[in-house]
Amino acid sequence: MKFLRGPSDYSQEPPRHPSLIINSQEPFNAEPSRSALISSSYVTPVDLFYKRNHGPVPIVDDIERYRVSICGLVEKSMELSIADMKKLPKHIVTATLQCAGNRRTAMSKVKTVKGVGWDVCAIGNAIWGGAKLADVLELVGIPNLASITPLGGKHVEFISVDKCKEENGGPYKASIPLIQATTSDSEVILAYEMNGEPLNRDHGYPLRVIVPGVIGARSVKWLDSINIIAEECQGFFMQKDYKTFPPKINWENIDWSTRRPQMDFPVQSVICSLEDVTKVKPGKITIHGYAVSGGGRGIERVDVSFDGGKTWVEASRYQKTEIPYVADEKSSDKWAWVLFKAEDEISENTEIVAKAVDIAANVQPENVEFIWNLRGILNTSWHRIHIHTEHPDN
Ligand SMILES: Nc1nc2c(c(=O)[nH]1)N[C@H]1C(S)=C(S)[C@@H](COP(=O)(O)O)O[C@H]1N2
Ligand SMILES: [Mo]
Repeated sequence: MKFLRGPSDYSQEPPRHPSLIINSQEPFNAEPSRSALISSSYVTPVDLFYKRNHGPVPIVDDIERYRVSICGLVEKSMELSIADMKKLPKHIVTATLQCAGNRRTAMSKVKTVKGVGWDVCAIGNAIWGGAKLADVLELVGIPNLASITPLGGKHVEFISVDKCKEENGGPYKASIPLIQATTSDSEVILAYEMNGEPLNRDHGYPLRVIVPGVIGARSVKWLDSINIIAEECQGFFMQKDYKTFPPKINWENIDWSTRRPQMDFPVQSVICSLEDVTKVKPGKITIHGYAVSGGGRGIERVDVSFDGGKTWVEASRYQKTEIPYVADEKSSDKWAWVLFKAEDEISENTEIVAKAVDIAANVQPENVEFIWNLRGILNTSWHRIHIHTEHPDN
């Protein structure tokens, strides 16, 4: 008995902010409105942060007696309490979490996809505090830079307690390669804090994994155990979900084993200050949005077009208000989004478009049609807003 358990129904869900847009009630999946996300600014408040659950939210019966176990292909297994976690140096990382299904609704308009319909706000940026996974692994005898344990462990599996239907009532789980946790610049953490407060129930209380730069699915919430294993996790969400396939693959001919689990997310940008379609009076318009890339790649540039992609202006970018963003690790938050702003005059109906470029010069694809995949993940196509101008009667 580890004092963290997954209930089998939804009668004990936590309270939630009334303004969230609910895409599914059970399990609870919700995102903030575009305007709430962008006006809440660089750090997303916890209550507005998107919530992506696959089962009922777990319950901690006794936090004093909660333990996370570290076991598998290690010489000495261990059980650690939250107090033990707090004895390790606290590592703080500002990281953007993005669901692989962000912007799925737009992809489903090309051709049906399977999955929760998200608009553009299944993303949030938070300041996570916790123990470095590398420090925890050292306690069980896995040194920094290890890519394999003496017993042959090569992957770190994170196992929760929530009961997911995709796992036939079993818990949510995922894994990352061991080297991703032990490498010298790893910022994979076991977080007990979000924005300076203890995690709340929706976001993984009492302990969750944060794998910066990687699709949200690998940041396992409500952590029960860490298992060192030889092969990557065989769970549903690693093997039969969150993979991309070529466009000709459908539910009849799919062979999941042919593809790797998706890890890093690609470069993304979204205009949040406008709904699609927006009606405006002719004149000056200022737009705001976010841009982010996976794998710790910063944002080099955000291009914005106010004429449907014929001409482009470069948006101004910032992480700290009034301080222009520079895509280098020392002066910026490497794992976090940047916010951007651009303005122009509008005189007629048009399309406003955003596309970002990351420091590896990766760019967003122009059209969603060409990146369609049957699970509807990673829609990172140019973000477009249709503008209808309303001319005053004269
Ligand atoms: N245990 C557990 N961890 C989980 C999930 C889950 O359903 N159960 N959902 C994953 C997915 S798909 C995403 S996008 C993120 C969402 O984290 P958030 O709800 O804190 O925004 O958590 C991930 N970790
Ligand atoms: Mo997700």
